[in-house]
Formats: sequence, structure tokens, C-alpha cells
Amino acid sequence: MQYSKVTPEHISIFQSIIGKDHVFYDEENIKHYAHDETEDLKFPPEVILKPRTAEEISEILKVCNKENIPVTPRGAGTGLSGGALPVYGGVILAMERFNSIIAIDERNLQATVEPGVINQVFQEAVIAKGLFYPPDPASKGSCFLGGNLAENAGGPKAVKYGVTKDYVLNLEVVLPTGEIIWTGANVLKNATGYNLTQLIVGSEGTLGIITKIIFRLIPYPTQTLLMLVPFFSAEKACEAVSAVFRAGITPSAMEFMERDAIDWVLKFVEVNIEIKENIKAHLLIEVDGNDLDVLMKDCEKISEVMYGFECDEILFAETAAQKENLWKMRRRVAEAVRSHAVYKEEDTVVPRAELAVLLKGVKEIGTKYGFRSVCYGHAGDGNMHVNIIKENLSDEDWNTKLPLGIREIFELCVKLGGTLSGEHGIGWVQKNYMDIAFNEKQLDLMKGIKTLFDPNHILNPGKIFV
Ligand code: 2HG
Ligand code: ZN
Repeated sequence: MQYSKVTPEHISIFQSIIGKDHVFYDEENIKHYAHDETEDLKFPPEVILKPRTAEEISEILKVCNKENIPVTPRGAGTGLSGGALPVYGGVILAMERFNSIIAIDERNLQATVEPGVINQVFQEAVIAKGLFYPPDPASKGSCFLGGNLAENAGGPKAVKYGVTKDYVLNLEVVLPTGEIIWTGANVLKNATGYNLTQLIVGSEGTLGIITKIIFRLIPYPTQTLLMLVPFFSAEKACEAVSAVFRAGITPSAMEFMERDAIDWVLKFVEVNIEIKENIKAHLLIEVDGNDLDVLMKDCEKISEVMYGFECDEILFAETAAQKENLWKMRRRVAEAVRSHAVYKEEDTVVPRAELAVLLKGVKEIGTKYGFRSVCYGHAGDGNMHVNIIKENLSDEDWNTKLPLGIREIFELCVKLGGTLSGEHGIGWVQKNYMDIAFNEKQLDLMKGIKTLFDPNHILNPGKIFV
């Protein structure tokens, strides 16, 4: 792709649209916005714009579309597939000033929110009204709702409550050509035309800029019980997962952590827990609802299933602090690995009952290509994060041999009925593998949609497709 450079003339046009105070091109800002949380990748933008209204974004996009300047939208920069990396330079459209919860409609159990609101801030605001917005990525304390929509983020609660897309009813979107549209209606059922709302969700900032979100909410479940189940075999832990659902229970979280994941996180955060030498993996299982007696019975049933897969003694979190402790251990695995190692993170997903086969396959592929992997994730969804550690691999092997190993992992996922990414997106880092999941016709359909929305390919170029 050939794009134009941002000139001083462009900068003064941007300044006239959003005000001088919201246009940045100093070294410090360029450095900050050159990366997100994806590996150690860095691509400096030429200018960072922080608009406040959909109309301002519309004006900016009209200029960029006319002048052929690439625009990369950015939420909090917590993404793991490089979605917010300005790989062709140009403009970073930073959405941090879109940070208001416009309305929480308690009559309809809906909310109108801007995309720069932090996930947890929104969760807490609705909980205060007895309502629940379940999607809870590990980075919920810092990630923005707009980024969650862009990647169709999941998190532990997805296993019972679904992912981000399941809560989005309607969106205000600025198109790359500058028009401002609503994608649907504020209703729970909608059989009216193509589903533009769900086309935008998960489109990784390539089709339009989300400026308002209408969410549906549900009543907040008041009780939770949490158990940590140690296993002598990681594969057995994976096999136990689908057995719980077959026994008629849907936990509100069902997370898998292999031994290495816990060891890394314990080096990084203080969690008071003893893990025996012979324990190879854990399942962290939560049930929720409003009736403690029912939840106790669910836990008894789950325990019975677990003991059938040769687990060690199950730990029940007794207090809120203990629950928080266990969740902290789980949520901070990615961060712990990131801060200790050069690594690549794959976001594999397969039908839940194939998880053990996937884990075994990943380890075999690792042995074949000489890499170590740390596996953890949302086992109840068949969604396993595979962190590949560079360790002793030479730069040469890391850059040339490893992609072949990753290719084999994804081929295995697809063979098992799964796909490349469950919740992190394709972005910049996974796009070379799209041919494993889709043939040319399927990819052409997607590229056709992209071109219809963004004829000059100015919006988040270099993502999803090669
Ligand atoms: C996890 O399950 C996440 O730990 C890491 O997928 C992503 O930063 C995040 O939320
Ligand atoms: Zn995850």
C-alpha cells in the first residue's frame, strides 16, 4: 500500500477540527502510541489525534480519505494481536476522550456508552443499579469498551454469559468516508435486513469508528462460589472440562492453567498458595446465581465429576479475599509471561471436548520445533492461550522456523473444528495464517466488505488480511 505522509498543512487542518490541545506529534507521544500490548512490536505514528465528537471524527476521516492518509483507531492499547499498531504510520485516532456513560436505562435494562469507557468502570456503574454487563477480559481494569467491541473480547464469564457481541444492540459508527450511521435498533430481537451491528463488532477497527454503543444488560447474580482443582495430569484437567457440561452444569467460569502458567504468575504477584510438586495443572471453576444452596449442590456435582478425572484435593475459596486472590492469580498470567520473557501469544480455540487433543498436539509441535509453551485460558469455551517462549531459540529459528510451528498449531485447531482466534483477533500478528481457516472465496467476500466500507483502505490498513 502507498500512503501519503502527514504534512504540516494536514496538522493545521487537524488542529482546526479538534483544537491545538488535542493534536500531538512530540517524541514522547509518538513513542507511547507506537505500541500496544502485542509482543515488543513498535510502529511510530506521525500524529496522534484525540477528538471528542463523532462530527470531529467525520471531518478527520474525510480529510484522510481525500489525502490518502492511514488512520489507526486506538482504545486503551491493551490488545494482543497488534490491532492498534499504526503499521503504515499516519494518524492514530485515540478514543480516550469518549469516556462517558451516557445513560443506564433501568426500565429496559440497556445502557448507552461511549467507546473510551474502561470495562470495569462500566461494570461497576451497572452493578450499582443491580445490573450486570458480563464480558470481563483479564485487562478489564484498563481496557476500553470500544476495543472490546473491535476484537469481540471474551474473558472468563463468556462460558456462561457469552462474549461482547452478545450484549451489543446498536452502534453509532463513523464510516471511513465520513458519514455517521446507526447500525440497527435498540431492541432485543431484530430481523430487519443484514446485521450491520454484528458486522462492526469484531471488525478490528477496519470498517468504521464506533462512537456510541447501546448495550443490553441482565440482572446481577448476587452469589458466587469458587473452587480451585489441582490435577496430576494437564490432559486429564482438559478432559474434565466438557464432562461438567455433560453433567448438566454451566459454570460462570471454567479456567485452565498449566503448571508453568502458575509458576510464572507466582514469581510476579503475591498470592498465598502452596502448590505440590506433582501438580501439573489447575482448573479454576466458578458458579454464580442468587441461591447459595443451589450453588452448593452445583459444586458438589462438579467435585464428583472432577474426582473422576484423578484430581487432588479441591480448594474452596472461603472469603471474598480468597476469591480475589485466586482470580488475581489467573488474570495476571499474560502480564507475568510478558514481563519475564520474549514470547508470542496464540489464542487457539476448538470445540470444548477437543481441548485435551489440542493441548497434547501443541506440546508435540513444541517438541518438534524446539519451543516451550505456557498454556492457560478459558477451557469452558475451548479457548486456550498458547504463550510460546523464545528462551534458547536462536533469532533465526524464532523468525523462520517458529512460524511453521505456529502454522501446524493452527492447522490442528482447524482440523479439530476450531479456528485461529477466540477473543484476541487477527490484527497484525495472525494475518499470515488466515489461509488456514478460509479459502480464497471466503477471503474475497471479506475483502469485498472491507472495500465497500473503506474504498481507499485508509482505516487500520495492514490488519486481518495480507
Ligand atoms: C487472558 O485470558 C487474556 O488472560 C489476556 O486473554 C488478555 O489482556 C487481556 O485481557
Ligand atoms: Zn483470555
